[in-house]
Amino acid sequence: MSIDLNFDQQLTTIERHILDEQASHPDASGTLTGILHQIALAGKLIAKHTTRAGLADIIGRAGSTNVQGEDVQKLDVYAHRSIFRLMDHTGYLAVMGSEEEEDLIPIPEKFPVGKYVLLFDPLDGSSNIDFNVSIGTIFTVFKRVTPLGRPGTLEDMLQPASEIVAAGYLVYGSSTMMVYSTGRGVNGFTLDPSIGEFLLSHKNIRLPERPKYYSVNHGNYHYWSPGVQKYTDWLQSHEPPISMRYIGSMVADVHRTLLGGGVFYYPADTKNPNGKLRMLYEVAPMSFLVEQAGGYASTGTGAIRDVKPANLHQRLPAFMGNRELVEQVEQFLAEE
Ligand code: AHM
Ligand code: MG
Repeated sequence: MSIDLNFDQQLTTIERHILDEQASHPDASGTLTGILHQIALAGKLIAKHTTRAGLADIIGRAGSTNVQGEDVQKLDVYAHRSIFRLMDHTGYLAVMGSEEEEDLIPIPEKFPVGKYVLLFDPLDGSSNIDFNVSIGTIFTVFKRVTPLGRPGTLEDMLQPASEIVAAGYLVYGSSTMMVYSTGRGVNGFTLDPSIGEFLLSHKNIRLPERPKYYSVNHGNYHYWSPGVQKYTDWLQSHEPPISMRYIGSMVADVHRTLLGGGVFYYPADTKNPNGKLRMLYEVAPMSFLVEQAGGYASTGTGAIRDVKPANLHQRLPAFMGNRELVEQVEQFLAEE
């Protein structure tokens, strides 16, 4: 019997992986490494609370409404503050943006400003918290476009997905994972709670060639355009058959799409003419990851990566997953 004594993957912590990636960029200054490191730390803090949500008094609503008019859950506020406080003083960032804040978030004057921009959805899918269903954190990093040394501006934030330097998510599910890409493929790390470290568990994630699932809120069927209805009917009669799965937490739905293959979509409908998902906080980073894993992401009429956002909270219809499935919706919508 031969024993595999190659322990290298098990012994690859997220920190080591981030540093290895940095080493392959000869002029990297270590700043991006620092940002990813702080996000991983924020993820551990948030995971500590999400896994105890039913026990602690932290569960429940914070009593205010966010810019989208939705209930703000206490954990949303905690997640937002964790990321802000782990980032504000580092000197890495020029400006931040959060799905929970209407305007850009400047770096406090007492701290230095840096060359990157961080956008985050602190706790996506938070309406699922009360039901013990997976939720997540999504983040995007851009390089600022305005000159160094001054506070970042909206111009630094309103960039298309094609300019993303790094993006990823944390999913708080049956285990906590961090999945990210710096444009060199996608890797996933699972938190080992006994040692408090993220370990490389999903190396070089690629969408499987044979799609397994489609994922959409079917409850909206009668609000969709005929093209989206036709597309959904087409998926239902796909050969070989594709199963339907929908959690209602984008992070978890896209995570499953990445690992199992298929398509996740949130189209425009008569209630939400631009779809529900926010371009900068949800659609751009997740579509960057899907494309880095070999898939394609579309608005239904063209590539998401080329869309330049007009404002911080712009919404955008999104279809992402295996290329042949996503291209099919473009065809149905073009015929509409
Ligand atoms: P949130 O940012 O307020 O949590 O809303 C975004 C979530 C996504 O995670 C998910 O894909 C979508 O809303 C589900 O919406 P619906 O309940 O309309 O299917
Ligand atoms: Mg969200």
